[in-house]
Amino acid sequence: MTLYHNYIGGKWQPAHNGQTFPNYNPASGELLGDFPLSDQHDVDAAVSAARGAFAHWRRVPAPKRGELLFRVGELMKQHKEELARTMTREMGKVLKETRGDVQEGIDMAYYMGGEGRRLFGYSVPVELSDKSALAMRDPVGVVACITPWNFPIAIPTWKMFPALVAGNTLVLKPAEDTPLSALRLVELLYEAGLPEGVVNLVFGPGQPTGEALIHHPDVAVISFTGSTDTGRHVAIEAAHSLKRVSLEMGGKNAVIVMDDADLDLAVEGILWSSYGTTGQRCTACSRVIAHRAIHERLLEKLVPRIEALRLGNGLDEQVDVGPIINAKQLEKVHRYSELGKSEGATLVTGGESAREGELARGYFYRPTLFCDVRPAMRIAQEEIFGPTLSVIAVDTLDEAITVNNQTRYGLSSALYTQDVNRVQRAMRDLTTGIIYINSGTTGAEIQFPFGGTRGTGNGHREAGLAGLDVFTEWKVVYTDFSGKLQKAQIDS
Ligand code: UN1
Repeated sequence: MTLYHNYIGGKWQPAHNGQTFPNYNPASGELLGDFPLSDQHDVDAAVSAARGAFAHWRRVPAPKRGELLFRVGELMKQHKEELARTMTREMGKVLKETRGDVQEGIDMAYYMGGEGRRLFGYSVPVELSDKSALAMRDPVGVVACITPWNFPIAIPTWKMFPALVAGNTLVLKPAEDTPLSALRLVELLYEAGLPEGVVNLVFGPGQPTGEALIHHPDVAVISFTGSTDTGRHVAIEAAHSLKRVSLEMGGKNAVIVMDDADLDLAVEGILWSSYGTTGQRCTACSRVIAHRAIHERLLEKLVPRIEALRLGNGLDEQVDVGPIINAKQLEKVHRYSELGKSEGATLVTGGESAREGELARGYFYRPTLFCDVRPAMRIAQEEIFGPTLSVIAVDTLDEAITVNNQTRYGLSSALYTQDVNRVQRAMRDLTTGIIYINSGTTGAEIQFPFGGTRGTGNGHREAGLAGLDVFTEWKVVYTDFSGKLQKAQIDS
């Protein structure tokens, strides 16, 4: 059995208390390795290593920090297939999706590598003569990256790469369901030449590992992706020491299908964004808001396609839908199926675990569809994070937009229509952070801001230029070269 270690200050080391936790393949139950169950002691060591490395790293010229990220991108490209296979084994999603996950990390490496030669600040005219001013970005210090299991490589890169190019050092605590992918990523960062201590890796669950990180006085920024309940806890706890906190949390994303939509196209988008990643994306579609005029026709096309999806081990290229991540999530998904029935929705297909043959060894759940769903039902309001889709019928675009906007989340939404006026109205009135026209709710690209409104976030964005804001502090330098005291804002 392989026993893995934390990576702290350039050294692989077990948890101080000697404890470990197991990492299983959710498709087969195979044990993949044991990882350190880190506590306060290990977190202290990791933060202290990051703090020590900050003095040097912040002064490495940003273009050099960027070049390092380019090398990381090259290495990730070389190792793409191996990283994808490792990820499928521990997370379950199918290979074409884990390849996409790695690709998103490669894209981020190149994008943030380029930022090494930009990191734009600005200079504008000043009020007084013989004086200049410059606004520039400074790193903040030690960043804690707390990442989820559904994008085991992409999401760590969204946090780590902008933090690093801006000159911060960091501690990464990946989800306990997907530690191996994070470990491989950190190995590649060091293979690319990262100085020791700049990135530190500690494994363990929210309690005690994450908890020790969010309370550590030397952590300046916490970048967290996970559930809304945990994110709220992080924000409240971090407020005591005025840490900066960036949260990416849940979604209840909808595809709106109007009466003039290309229904075949809509079916493709709904299938991919609802059942891809077994519905375990924060951008996953979990509601279809269908115009009543095409509601029946849409279901006729959609249901056989859902029933034809092949479940199985994601390493098999023929498989469409992998397992749910763990037993607890499987139970949660099933509880929502029971709840949907008791709320009066009609279960059209799925609604149960899949246990035939090999599937019995993993956490498989049948792709599930409910219709006759009313917008206020809990299955239409709460994040399920599984392969469960609710269809809601509406009469107008206005009603569709209202239904779309009335959940506690606001990550992404999609509209299928051929009508340019409807597109413009939707762009104006949908209140999610991301909107797709004639495409499903997933597939955001890293050069744009990623995040959402309401309970999805706390006003920050990851990725794109906006992604740098979380990891930098504005610093303004005024230089007076008049040789006399000049007073701003004071009448002469
Ligand atoms: C997530 O589900 O947490 O837009 C991230 C998408 C992907 C990222 C999803 N590029 O679906």
